[in-house]
Amino acid sequence: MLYGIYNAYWTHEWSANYEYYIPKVKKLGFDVLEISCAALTRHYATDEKIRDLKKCADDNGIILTAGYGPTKEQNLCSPDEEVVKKAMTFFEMILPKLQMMDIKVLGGGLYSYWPLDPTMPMDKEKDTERAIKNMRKLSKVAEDCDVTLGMEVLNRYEGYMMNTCEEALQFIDAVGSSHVKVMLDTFHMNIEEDNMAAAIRLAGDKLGHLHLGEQNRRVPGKGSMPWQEIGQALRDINYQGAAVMEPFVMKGGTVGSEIKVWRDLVPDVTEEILDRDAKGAVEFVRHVFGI
Ligand SMILES: [Mn+2]
Repeated sequence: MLYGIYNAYWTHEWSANYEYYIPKVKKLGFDVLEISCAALTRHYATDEKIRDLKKCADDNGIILTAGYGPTKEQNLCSPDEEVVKKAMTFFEMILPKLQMMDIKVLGGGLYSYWPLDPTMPMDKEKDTERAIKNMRKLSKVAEDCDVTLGMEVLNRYEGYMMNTCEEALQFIDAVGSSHVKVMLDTFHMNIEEDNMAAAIRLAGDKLGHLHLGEQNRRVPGKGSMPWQEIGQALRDINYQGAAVMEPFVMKGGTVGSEIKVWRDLVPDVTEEILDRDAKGAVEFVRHVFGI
């Protein structure tokens, strides 16, 4: 198994200078850095910048994965065909860029949009039908680029299409692509699943990507998640993918506002303290999971 961390742990905005963080995460003990696709229209908008980023990752022995929350204007399940078209155009633009970086996994609420706006209409049945139909089309591009799309199961406050692993399995079965898989996140599972380890076992070889975090999104080891049981379930299914911690502990900026972090979860937060906690957390999960 590969151990990673999401870059937005350190930043207030989704796009960042990843070349600064790649050597850092290597030094802290990680195999993987997860980056946001928002950067592909900002810091890494050109192929030249993308090649530089890939070289930096290669030089440091770091594997990249990607995450994304599509905006309301690029929503694959929308009844508005223009909005669906914008989503398809966006994904068709970014998937070859991910391929250029040898990124094999893109995870998130890719079937809909994020953050959820509860004032927007939600028709779970019809939205799901549209998402399945459009995800089938998108899966052809993903297959061509050899990027697996992780359908992230989100909690009820952030998504309505799939809140449990079981719902995600039904969705990916309906899509029927080798490159569309289930993605689980302990933070969301803690709200929705009866039993997190059972949900991981239910996903089995359909689990394509995994996010780790405590119930308040601090780094693993600082809260009360059943890490032993989670590790046992991952060993039971012989999970070979990446386990990427996704801590959010700082208020402020777009990240703080969209994640709804209204207080610093680490007192007197500094980069040194964030680094220390990340290093401790990856040591902790490597030890507890034992794979
Ligand atoms: Mn997540």
